[in-house]
Amino acid sequence: MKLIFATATALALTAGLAACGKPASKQAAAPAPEAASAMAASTTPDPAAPTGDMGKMAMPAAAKMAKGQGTVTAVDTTANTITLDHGPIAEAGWPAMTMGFKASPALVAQVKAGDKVAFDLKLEGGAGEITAIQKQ
Ligand SMILES: [Cu+2]
Repeated sequence: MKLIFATATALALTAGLAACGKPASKQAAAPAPEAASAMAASTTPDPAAPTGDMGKMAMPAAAKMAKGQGTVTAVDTTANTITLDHGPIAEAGWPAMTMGFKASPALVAQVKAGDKVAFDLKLEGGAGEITAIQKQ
């Protein structure tokens, strides 16, 4: 009787341990690869996406540079504007037209009506400011 009882207890303990051990090791083994692959999936594209998007989006959001050519039709040294009959400016989506641009007093002083010029524009909020101008 003692032997049988001992064996039964040993079997029950073994079965109990096996029953506890199996689900425990299954649960531990199953989420581990999922968590590892989820981490791998989120860490692999995440650093690439923000850097790539932000690198492209930061520029247009702040200001865009454009180059153009045209003829000065008027210079206003009081308002600090240069009016240009300019060719199309692809960066701004503008056709050829005559329009006034803000410019620093130093740039306004460099040109006069009738000058053919090449110029750099800083485009911001639909408006353009001349940042550089050279007579052609
Ligand atoms: Cu224009």
